[in-house]
Amino acid sequence: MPISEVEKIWMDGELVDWADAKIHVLSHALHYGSGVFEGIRAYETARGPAVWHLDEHLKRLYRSAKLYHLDIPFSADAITDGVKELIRANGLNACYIRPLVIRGYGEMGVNPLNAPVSVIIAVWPWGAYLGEDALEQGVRIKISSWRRNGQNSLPSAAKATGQYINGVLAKIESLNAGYDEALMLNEQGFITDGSGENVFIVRGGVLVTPFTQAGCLDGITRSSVMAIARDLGYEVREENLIRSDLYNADECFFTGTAAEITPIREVDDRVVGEGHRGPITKELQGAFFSATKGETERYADWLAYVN
Ligand code: PPE
Repeated sequence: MPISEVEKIWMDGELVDWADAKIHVLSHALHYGSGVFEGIRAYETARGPAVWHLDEHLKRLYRSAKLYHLDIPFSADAITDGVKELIRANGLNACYIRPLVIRGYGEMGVNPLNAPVSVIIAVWPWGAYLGEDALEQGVRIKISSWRRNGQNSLPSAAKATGQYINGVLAKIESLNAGYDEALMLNEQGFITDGSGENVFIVRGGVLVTPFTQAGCLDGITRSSVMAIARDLGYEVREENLIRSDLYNADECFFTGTAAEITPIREVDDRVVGEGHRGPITKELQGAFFSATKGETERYADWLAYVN
């Protein structure tokens, strides 16, 4: 998906022109994947742009950094201000937000401890992650032949740049086979997550999603959807899921910042439920998008207003 460029990028506290936001080719993170990042969205509301769960995303950024002994040289308050300043500077009403912390240029070799750390924030308009029709029509997915990295290889609690090369293998495989997205199993054969989304099934009116211990990212959209579903009166469970749980589900959907709530209509060429967006998925999307627009009092504190 080509990036829609905007004017400014925040680099270590300065707003620089999009075209000038560069790093050295010998930056540690480029060679060894030693960066951590976040993906956040700002939504248009009646009171101007508002950032969805900004605090939660920044907390996860610091947790990711801690796992890799990476000291972020800015406070969460400074990054919060940077995000808001950048959205204002680019005159955006809604956008995707990508904070990135990298080990930079200094020394080569796996040891990262002497590399300087840089913080970058970029924002750009980003539409539906899995295609314009996906939110309504749903996507076709494939269980990948690539397993999700185990918890004692790369901790899924960290959103580290290098860890995404696992998802890259799965994503390419699924696209080459004619699917929209991949879903990975862990080494025990339980469902984890997609290359950039958590997964839920609906079975007999109950929502089920894998435990984070299965090896999926502790998704913030996942938590929001679990809370919204419970508030709507649904039972929500965390369980180990196997592939046939998906084939036989009444409904199935992805959650993610980029993917929002995307229905899954086929898994490994098995039609899920009615083969289109199910009624509970639709209800959850409605509640989710109202909340992102600032229309739901109950979730008012999930939004951080830019102005
Ligand atoms: N699992 C993975 C592997 C993942 O990357 C994401 C987010 C999720 C689950 C959902 O987490 P959350 O966004 O907190 O609900 N993927 C980000 C990056 C996607 C990309 O292609 O880049 C995102 O959605 O921003």
